[in-house]
Amino acid sequence: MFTEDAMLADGSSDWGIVGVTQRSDTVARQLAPQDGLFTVAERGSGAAPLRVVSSIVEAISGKDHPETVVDRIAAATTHVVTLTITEKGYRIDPHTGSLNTGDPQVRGDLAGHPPQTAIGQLTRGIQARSRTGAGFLTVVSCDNLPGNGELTENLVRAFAAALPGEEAEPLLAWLDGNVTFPSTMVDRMVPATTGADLDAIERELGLRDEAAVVAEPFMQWVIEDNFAGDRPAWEKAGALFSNDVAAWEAAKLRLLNASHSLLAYLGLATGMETISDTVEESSFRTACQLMLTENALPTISLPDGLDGAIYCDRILERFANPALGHTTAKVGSDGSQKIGLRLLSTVRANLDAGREPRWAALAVAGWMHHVATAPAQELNDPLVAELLAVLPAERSAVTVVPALLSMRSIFDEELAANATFTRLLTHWYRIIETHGLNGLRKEINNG
Ligand code: CS2
Repeated sequence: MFTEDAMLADGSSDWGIVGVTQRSDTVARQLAPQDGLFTVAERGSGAAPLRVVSSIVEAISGKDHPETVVDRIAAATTHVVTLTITEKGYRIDPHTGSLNTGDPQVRGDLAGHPPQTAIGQLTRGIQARSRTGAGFLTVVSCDNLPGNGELTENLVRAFAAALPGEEAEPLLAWLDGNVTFPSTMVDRMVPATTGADLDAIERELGLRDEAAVVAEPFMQWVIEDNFAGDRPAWEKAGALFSNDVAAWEAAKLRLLNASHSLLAYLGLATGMETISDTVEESSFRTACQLMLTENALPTISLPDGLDGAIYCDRILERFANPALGHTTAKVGSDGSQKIGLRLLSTVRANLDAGREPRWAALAVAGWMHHVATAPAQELNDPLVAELLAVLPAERSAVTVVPALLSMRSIFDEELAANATFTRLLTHWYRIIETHGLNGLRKEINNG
């Protein structure tokens, strides 16, 4: 949408997006027969009319055609690569924070097989550019990760450095002079499209669109102004260029995404299907507000132009959008990849300052309860095998909390050994487990 709007705003027509899917080829299969056209259906108050977006010119399944992806990245006509591959797509080693070179797919990509991982495809594409003189490239990570530009650069460099010396050296040198990795913060809630959404859109549009996307009306993109070469005039489409993206990203992760996870796990613990249902429950809304004001806001410095109180009110309004149908299961998925960035950063900062992270601990306890009680097939998480392996047969607060805290890929030693944190987790877990919704209501309302 930003790219199409940018072209409409400055009258250019020379940009087009090659969309690449990663693990699942569904979206590429949906888009290809439609020439990349897809409908965006905004839902909720202030929604714009249906819009068919035309900025995607090609859709490729990266899993099936990795060499084509590398070729497109290598093309001299390519100037920017954006990544929206979710936390787990980066293949980060949780112990080092760098590339997980123990991951079999990363190893295969390094060995020169047709690359399967996003970082492998990207680095191989950049390597091809370096050999053909295809020119400057800017890589823009759009995922919910702090310092996503710097992180992506580190992963690409780690991949390059792990190649044989005669390949590594020229590639690392070429990266220095030709590729930049600005950080960005993207914000728009986009639930998984359902069959009912497609039917409703078909009735409104008069056409069947298999690739239609449902979204909230709000959208925001803050981009660090660090481009190696050309780019669409995204600022003309409403993107904000800023040199303080880290602060925007921290605010989003610790305020919006953290509350989203808190509500998702409270909802999953009490049988609520959508995020909008969870904010209708006034005690959950209160827990969310308390987490924001007492635990999260004191730990971050807000970027210029962001008013904390207004931002937090706005988040709750956005969560309450009943037309969106954003499910607690979707937001609660991949918890092992999300809670560290969204919640544990807040937990640590409070403990360091001698404060109790009561509400952030409630969210983490909710996640633990979800992991310990969800049927295995509903546990959507890349670490599912590891999580199930540490869980005890007998599952209660006193057994589950220490078992999950022992996972070093999620909790560092210091945090796992912190008595205050363990006490808070055990307290909340016990309330969820023994008293359910009524217990939570009582305990939250008591403050
Ligand atoms: C959500 C995010 O699924 C999740 O984990 O918290 O995808 C959230 O909807 C977006 O970050 C909003 O910009």
